[in-house]
Amino acid sequence: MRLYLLDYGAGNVQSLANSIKKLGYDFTWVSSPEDFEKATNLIFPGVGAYETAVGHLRSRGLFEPLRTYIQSGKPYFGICIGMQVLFQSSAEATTDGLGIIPSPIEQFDDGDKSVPHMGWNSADIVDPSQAEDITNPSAYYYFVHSYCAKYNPEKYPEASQWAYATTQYGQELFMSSVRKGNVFGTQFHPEKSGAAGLALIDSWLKSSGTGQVSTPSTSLRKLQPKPKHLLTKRIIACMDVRANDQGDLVVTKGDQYDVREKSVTADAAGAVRNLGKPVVLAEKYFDAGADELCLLNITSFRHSPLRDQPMLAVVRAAAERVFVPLTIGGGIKDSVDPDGTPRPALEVAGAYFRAGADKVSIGSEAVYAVERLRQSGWKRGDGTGAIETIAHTYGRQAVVVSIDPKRCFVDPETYQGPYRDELVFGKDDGPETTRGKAWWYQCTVSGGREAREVSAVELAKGVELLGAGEILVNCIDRDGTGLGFDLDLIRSIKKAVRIPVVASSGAGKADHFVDVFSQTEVEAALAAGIFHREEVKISDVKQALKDAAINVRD
Ligand code: 1PR
Repeated sequence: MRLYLLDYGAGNVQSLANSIKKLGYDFTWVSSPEDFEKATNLIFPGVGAYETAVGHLRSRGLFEPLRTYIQSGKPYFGICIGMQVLFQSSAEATTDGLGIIPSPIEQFDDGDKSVPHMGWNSADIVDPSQAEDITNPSAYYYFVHSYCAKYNPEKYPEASQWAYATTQYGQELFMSSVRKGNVFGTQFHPEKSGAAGLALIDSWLKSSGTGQVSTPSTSLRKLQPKPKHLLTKRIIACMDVRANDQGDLVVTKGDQYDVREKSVTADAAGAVRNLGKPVVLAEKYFDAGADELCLLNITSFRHSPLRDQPMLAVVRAAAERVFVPLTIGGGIKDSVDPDGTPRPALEVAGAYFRAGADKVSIGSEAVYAVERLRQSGWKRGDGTGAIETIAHTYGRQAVVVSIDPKRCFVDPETYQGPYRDELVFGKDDGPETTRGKAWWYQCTVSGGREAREVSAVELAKGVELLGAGEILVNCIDRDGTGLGFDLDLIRSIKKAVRIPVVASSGAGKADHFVDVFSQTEVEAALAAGIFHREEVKISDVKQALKDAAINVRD
């Protein structure tokens, strides 16, 4: 087999390369149109924005050779954009697709759900007699996309013949996998879908390697959406990474963002808390069933991240061992190298994506961007900021904004500031420290060191407008306390936006995850300290959620 992978130069294609290496196959990157003739098998792991992907293929002269390759009948496997490009057109772009499947790629309706569709969902085989091969009907796969091929046999009878598996999101049914002859595609990312995803890639490589992939006899089925979709709630393990006093990158953990040891022995007091090595912990959490991992470089505001090779090396090494989504944060902003070379945020993010990150998380820079947006009268930005440029090139689903709010206490009788409508009042049966008090949630920058005149709700609305695809809601007051998530804060952010929200800070026991999922609409919840200190296992959290009838991935 001469297996080729097509990289159009944007997004995380490294993870697919890592999966294939892990499965023991060799491959070559497509570097010129002639490579399509040499290839016996081709995988196009399209990640990112459709317009960028197709534009790039056209400008490199690869678009027509790709069509010729697929029409020749040689095995093709398109992932995400690699599947979408088979269709006629996309609502995301002005450029047409290959037109092999005669229907358009359309946008999800965000009236009843968050968009992007992000997380683990099922892929139901349309014709159960086909179920023996590639996808596993009982597995969950990782999706991340705002556009999809709707499954609508009445409107698109010919295109619907291609449907191999469908998935339900909200009340919409879409083709999550297509297959005809030697053409196969998945909207989900098998390279990010843990063991089930690796098994799928292996199965395609084995069957396509022999040239035996058959045309399924997909009969058109009218499928009705079920009352509820199967998208699971995500459990995320977060590693705050920084150099310790010896210069080694370690996973640390703060109490309300203070990561230095307080007392213990005289030697240890003041030292950076060291809870383990980032790559070792990442692998451990992947094996333990984490649905996603987050690595935050918490002191990156101090230096130029592109020269910060140890963190890039950490991402590269983690991506070789971990086959679930990886979010990398810290220092995603415009910067200048010591020799004066400007490094736009887009370039910084690109380095992380090429190393194997799926999403980048933006903290301080997002606060400044919303301050600028407010100054301009809430007109969309000029397109040059970090959020906008990264979302345009890599897709909004690749941009997470990490908020670090803390309570700003005010006297509600006299408070005349702009956040009156957002004031939260301490409950009589709540913690003593907040009883009888009122506050709003104030954003901070530089890891909580500086408070800015922007509320967390205002920030969330602003970054959604600028193009962020997900919001990670930390809470300095709750970080490391084990008191549970700040449900008031999380609920207010979730109500303010249509994009997915991740709850963070304060988890102390498995039941806190049940609370956050049953009392708010968030899609995911993140914890650090309890996992690092092995006080609670990821499997304990999932069991508690299952017991509470909340859908999770095993
Ligand atoms: O501003 O774009 O360079 O990004 C810096 C990033 O680093 C931000 O995402 C910011 O949240 C993070 N960060 C900066 N300083 C700290 C610190 O702790 N001193 N960590 C920090 C943020 C909060 C969470 C933590 C949860 C869960 N840590 O990541 O993992 O609170 O903890 P828990 O479960 O133990 O309660 P930029």
